[in-house]
Amino acid sequence: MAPTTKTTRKPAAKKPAPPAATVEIDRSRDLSRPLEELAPEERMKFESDYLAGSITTDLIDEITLAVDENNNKLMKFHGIYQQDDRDIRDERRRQKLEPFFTFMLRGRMPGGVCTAEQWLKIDELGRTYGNDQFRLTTRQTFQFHYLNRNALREVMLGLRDVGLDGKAACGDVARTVMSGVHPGLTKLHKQVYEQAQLASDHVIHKTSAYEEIWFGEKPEQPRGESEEPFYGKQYMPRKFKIGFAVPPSNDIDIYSQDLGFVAIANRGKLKGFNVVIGGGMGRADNAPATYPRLGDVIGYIDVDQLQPTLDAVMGVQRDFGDRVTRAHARFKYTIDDKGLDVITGEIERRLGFALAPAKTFAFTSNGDDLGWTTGDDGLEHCTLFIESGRIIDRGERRLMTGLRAVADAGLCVFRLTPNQSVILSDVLPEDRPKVEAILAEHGIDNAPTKGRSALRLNSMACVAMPTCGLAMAEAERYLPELITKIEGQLEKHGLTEDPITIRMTGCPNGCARPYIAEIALTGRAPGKYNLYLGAGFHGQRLNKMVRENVGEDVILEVLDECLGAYAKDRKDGERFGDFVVRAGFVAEVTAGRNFND
Ligand code: SRM
Ligand code: SF4
Repeated sequence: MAPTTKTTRKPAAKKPAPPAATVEIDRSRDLSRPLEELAPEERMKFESDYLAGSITTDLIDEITLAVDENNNKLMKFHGIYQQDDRDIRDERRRQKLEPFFTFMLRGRMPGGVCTAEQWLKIDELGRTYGNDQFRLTTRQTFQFHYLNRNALREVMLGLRDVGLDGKAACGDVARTVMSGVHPGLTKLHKQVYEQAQLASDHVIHKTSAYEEIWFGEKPEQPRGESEEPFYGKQYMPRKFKIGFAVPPSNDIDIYSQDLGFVAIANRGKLKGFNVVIGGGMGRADNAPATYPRLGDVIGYIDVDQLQPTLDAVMGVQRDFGDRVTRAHARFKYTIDDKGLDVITGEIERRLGFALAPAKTFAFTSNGDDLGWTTGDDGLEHCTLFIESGRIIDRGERRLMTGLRAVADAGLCVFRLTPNQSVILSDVLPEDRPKVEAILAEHGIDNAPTKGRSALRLNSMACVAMPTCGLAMAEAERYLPELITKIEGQLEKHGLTEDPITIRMTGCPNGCARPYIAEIALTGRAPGKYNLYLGAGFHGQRLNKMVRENVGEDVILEVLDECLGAYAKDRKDGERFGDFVVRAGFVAEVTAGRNFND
């Protein structure tokens, strides 16, 4: 029988506890079941010696470049995915060779804050082991692709030198904690970021297996019950995502997080958070029971109630999440199965107090505020536009070299944005010309809004081909080209300056959060996509599929018609997503989370 784990939490009684959830919670698929009734991954975690598995010995197997299936799954908890180069997969198969296995390593970077020293190390590791590049992700962190198995330890050691690691970047745990990066609100930011950092430290898994595998540090005693006081041996049922938004920016897409916190401040001082639960993007084309879901705002907490709230919410999902069917194991399904009221009641029961009513807040966008901004602390911040987050030198635009030069000069802190871009932040006003000169010297435009359509500046694409094993179509390598074609239409209709969000993914999993973009494309097959329209501009309403499994011709034809009508018939200030719904291009749109309306 798999043991249940206990949650450690501080007593935080502010108000009397509400009555315990009156509805008995169905436990038929949760942690309390015997292992043999659960998904095979549950046994794998349970028997892994707190995520150690046999990774250490597997890494030195000379017969193959790969690792075995269980270790492959366990390595995700350490930030590593085994992949193979999809561009040459067929050719290698024809030549009867094993796939060309390489590894992706994702670092953990709460709130995307990266010192110049850390940036330099990431850059060095990317050049030495990662094919002269690295990638910024939609959750404000970085990834190396194309790593050779033998390089993994070197990369881990390199990251450790600058206080970074790959813990919890992947796997059935709380992932990299996001934190909004609005550069104009620097002081409030700092306070929210501090809380995000505390949350990240609090929810991180504690196992010593990471240090043992990657640094050869044997634990003094065999790992036992005290190794993971919160997670226990079976960790979470699936990944769990946490983010902090700082209104008016919804850059982190709060409604897509399993657990989100909306900062509530008074005259620039952080007071507390509205709590949002149950967001998630993933769906599968062949599984109608999977769907994207927007999070629900369930109440307000003061800042000092953050930690117990993390324990209570995550504890509910840990204990009641589906451990039988992994495709149904995200928190959004637990909430929909058991009911929002029941789950909220259970959270409050664990907290020992009722959540206060949510406070009013207003979001205006989920994009980045590009270009130079002066913060409320007088420091300068430059948000660069990095198409699809790829840090690489290409032709005249020597992005990787240029950003290395900025880091080398020690002129700024780097902040990775939830839209895969980077902010050169905390620049002293007198240093701004130096930063501008370095950027110009390397062909990097520090006025990113010039010469690019507002659609491009509000675009995002996931990695997809050639590294992602789940990709069915291109995304990062194709979206820029498709946007160039749409830009022709925008110009024709006089919409070049109008911000419209567009996101593309190579499959329906939703890594670029496509279901909350005004225009979205999710891959079905090479060159074929599902086309979605009609989400809210700041991520408050899901879009709807309007064409299934179509190619570029149809996509451009539909967009041309919608954009033309938008240019002609929109109301003052009306967003494209709202227009296509009103004008009937999209039917049956679900209600949004217009909390601010
Ligand atoms: Fe993701 C799986 C890349 C953000 C939903 N995601 C993957 C894998 C690891 C493929 C795999 O399992 O083999 C992709 C690796 C590709 C590669 O070659 O690097 C991958 N996901 C990414 C990144 C790098 C996309 C990007 O272009 O930036 C993002 C890394 C974020 C990070 O730093 O942690 C990334 N993934 C997301 C997001 C967006 C978010 O979290 O804000 C989502 C939707 C939100 C959500 O989780 O609901 C997302 N990824 C998924 C899913 C679907 C999960 C589900 O509930 O069904 C999968 C597939 C899975 O887990 O089985 C997946
Ligand atoms: Fe891969 Fe699909 Fe995620 Fe894109 S959305 S990175 S194709 S899993």
